[in-house]
Amino acid sequence: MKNLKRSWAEPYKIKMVELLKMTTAPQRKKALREAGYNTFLLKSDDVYIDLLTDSGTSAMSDRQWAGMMMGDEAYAGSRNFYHLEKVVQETYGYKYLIPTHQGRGAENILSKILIKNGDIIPGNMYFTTTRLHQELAGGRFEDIIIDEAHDAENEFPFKGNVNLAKLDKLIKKYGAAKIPYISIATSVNMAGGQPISLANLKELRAFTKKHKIRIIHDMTRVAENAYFIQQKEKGYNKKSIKEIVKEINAYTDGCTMSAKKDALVNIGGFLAVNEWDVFEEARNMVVVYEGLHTYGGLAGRDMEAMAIGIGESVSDDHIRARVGQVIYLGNKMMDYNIPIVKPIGGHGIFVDAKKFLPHIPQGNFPAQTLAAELYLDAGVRTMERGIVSAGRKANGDNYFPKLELVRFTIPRRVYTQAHMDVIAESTANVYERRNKIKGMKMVYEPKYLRFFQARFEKL
Ligand code: PLI
Repeated sequence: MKNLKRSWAEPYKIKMVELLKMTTAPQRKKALREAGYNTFLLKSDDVYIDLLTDSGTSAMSDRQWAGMMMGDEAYAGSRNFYHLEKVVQETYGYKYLIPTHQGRGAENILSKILIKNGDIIPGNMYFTTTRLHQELAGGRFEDIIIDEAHDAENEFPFKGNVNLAKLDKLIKKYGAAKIPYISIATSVNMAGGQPISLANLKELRAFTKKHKIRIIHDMTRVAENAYFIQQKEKGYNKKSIKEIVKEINAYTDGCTMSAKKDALVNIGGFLAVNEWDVFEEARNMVVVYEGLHTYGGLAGRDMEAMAIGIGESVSDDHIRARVGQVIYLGNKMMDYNIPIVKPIGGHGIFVDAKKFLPHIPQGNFPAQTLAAELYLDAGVRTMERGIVSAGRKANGDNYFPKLELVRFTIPRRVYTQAHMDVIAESTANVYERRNKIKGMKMVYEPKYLRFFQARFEKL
């Protein structure tokens, strides 16, 4: 075993614990059958280690909990809003803040303001809710991420980068006036949590300035992206996460944020922009969809927890331990020869199910099967990101996506190194008996977003 040494540890200690139910193999077998072999349909009480998502699943600090006791639950002008506003301005550098209940609330408002019917929104790979709001506002998403991002084996360190030639082609084809903004995510989720480099972002800024096109930043996992810049990009290893986050944002014109990830809260989000006109319109619209502009669907205590969480999220010690834990798990998986997406990203490990179960045709759902088998082995819950998630085309045919993955998403500050060991050991157990694993057939298929509620049977 190599690469397992950690010369650092978590910058916190544990004051309160949440007890977990330990299940037996027969109990898990029953629970899985009742859930139609779909991990989304399992009851959380039947799960030992829950890696379904890193969204809203963070452990808050004692300071955040103390802050919640200081919630000012006024309908208008809550002091917690002004605290949050100050923190967002100082930490992220954007001028104007509109709080929302979570990320997609901000995406809805921003898309409605900036996108007109027939517009094109280029971006570095889609995200489900972001693209849907762009489409609902009358726009069409166009992928301009570099080709390396679509290749699980390619080890390029900044697979979140944009290919400027792809963007140039779109501008030539449709004209800059049809492109209200470029949608840039840091730590690109669907690519495996892959970062964009500052060099690429700087180039993109220069290019878009020439064409007078905005850059809107999906800032959901910006601190994790900043960590990869600090570790891997030339000239940044002496800069703090705080400085890098500020620099990333300085090359963009506004952001949408799901604070349920990086910012260490269980609920919350916001929209932040530098243009007064866009802010004014957003401030009008937020009262329609979310709530008054000084709470945006959140309680005062939620805004306070977020303000404190943002401060904690950009600490170098925090982010080194956070991404360090993900890398620890990834290295351990690789030591067991388990095929994973490389390089290891910021928020989870993505296992390549096509390589793990090569004898199962994609039509028999290798990633869904693997997620089910992982749960059976030790009660670890993961998520399918393959043919089931991809759904069907307009003509009814299944998409057969190149990537057939199982996502092991790591909640922040929740699990220990021993939990990571159990996850890797359990995955290795399943890997050892992989030749005996059979695929599945779908016996119930919902019309929309089938991965949430589909049911399966073993072949
Ligand atoms: O879940 P929301 O509405 O707070 O945020 C939506 C959202 C926007 N952008 C990105 C990059 C996300 O990852 C995201 C939500 N992600 C979820 C729920 C996940 O499990 O990855």
